[in-house]
Amino acid sequence: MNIVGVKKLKTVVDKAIADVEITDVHTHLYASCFGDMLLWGVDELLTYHYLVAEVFRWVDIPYQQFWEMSKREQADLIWKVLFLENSPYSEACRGVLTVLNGLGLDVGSRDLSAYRRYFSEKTMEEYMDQVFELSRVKEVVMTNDPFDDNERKVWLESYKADPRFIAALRIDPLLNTWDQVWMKLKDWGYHVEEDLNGTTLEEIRRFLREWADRMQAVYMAVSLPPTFAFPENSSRAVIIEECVLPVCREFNIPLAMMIGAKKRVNPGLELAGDSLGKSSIETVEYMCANYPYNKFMVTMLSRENQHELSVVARKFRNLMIFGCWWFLNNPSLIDEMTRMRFELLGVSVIPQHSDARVLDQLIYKWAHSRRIIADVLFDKYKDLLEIGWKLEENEIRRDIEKLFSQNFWDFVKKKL
Ligand code: HDL
Ligand code: ZN
Repeated sequence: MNIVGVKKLKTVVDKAIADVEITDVHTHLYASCFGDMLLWGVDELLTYHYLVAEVFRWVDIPYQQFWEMSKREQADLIWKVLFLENSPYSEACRGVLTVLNGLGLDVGSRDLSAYRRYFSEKTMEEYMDQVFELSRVKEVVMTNDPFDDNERKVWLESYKADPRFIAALRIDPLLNTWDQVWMKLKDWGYHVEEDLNGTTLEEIRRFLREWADRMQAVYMAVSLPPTFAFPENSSRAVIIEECVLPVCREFNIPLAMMIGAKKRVNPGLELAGDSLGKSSIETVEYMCANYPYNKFMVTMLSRENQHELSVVARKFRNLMIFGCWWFLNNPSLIDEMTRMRFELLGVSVIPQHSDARVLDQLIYKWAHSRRIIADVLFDKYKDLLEIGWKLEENEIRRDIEKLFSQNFWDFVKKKL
């Protein structure tokens, strides 16, 4: 028995967290066959939409003027304003520096040209291997949208599997803008009308089956507004009930609902212009209770939804909550949410995903989260040791493997 005493506990937990190979259950990364859809390098890091929102706190140029700049010019402006004229301690700015430091670059030099030279000497493929190695991420789940013309072309003509990149079928356009996309399905050969009649519903199910199969999708996903309601007299609710949930059951895959994103509150900021709102936990309760043979992965965007979501997860074994999503992916909130979840759910949760849009971000998003989750876990284990519980090192490693990978795969495979 390799019993861990309080003195050794921190070392054992930190080492186990450092060693665990992560399944990143939600990202916007792409395997190399998707070409330029995969973003990487220092200029992409600097123009990540989180930093775009922050730079506009300081600059008064028209939004359009910024969007007409080259990527390099945008990065130059962001570097000047957010890193040189102001200290870069926001999480998005700090993340850029964590990546550069992780790559062995001298962050103290503030030499953006040197950083650019470093990346200019890399190919995407070799850099991809380096990032997966440095971040100790085993595999990432992509966000795969068949309504994206560039992405659809790759799936239909040139897709090349890479085991590090797993597919998830993203269906926002189908659920949130049916009135605008039904004609696309019709163009693609599905016998649909705007009216959700029997034939249309069967053809939407065929569309979902064909893409879930083509992608070997491990779940279907959708981002939903704070106003999301179910049941509801809407095309979204009809398609969820008649098409999405039945096909998810057929494929035995979860539906991942990401609830609370308020789109384009400031359209001038484009992707950086989204905000959030508190959503209805009753909707999550209703779906878990009334569809016991469906599996739901849920993450909610509002801090105010987190406690009730953790409680609802205690009620339904077909619900797996995941990640500190988007505006919650900050140290203070990751700490608060992780403590709440570990206290209410024990090991049965997926504490984090990266949501990385730029490959390099795997380095910082996971370095930052590993630190915080390790500190919370240490506290929880210490509480146990202080009341006489005996902990073995392999039990600590078992728990951590579940939190960072196995809980996800067990839930995806779970038969209800
Ligand atoms: O809908 C989503 O998957 C969100 O994560 C959005 O992509 C958002 O823009 C984002 O990148 N958040 O981190
Ligand atoms: Zn996302």
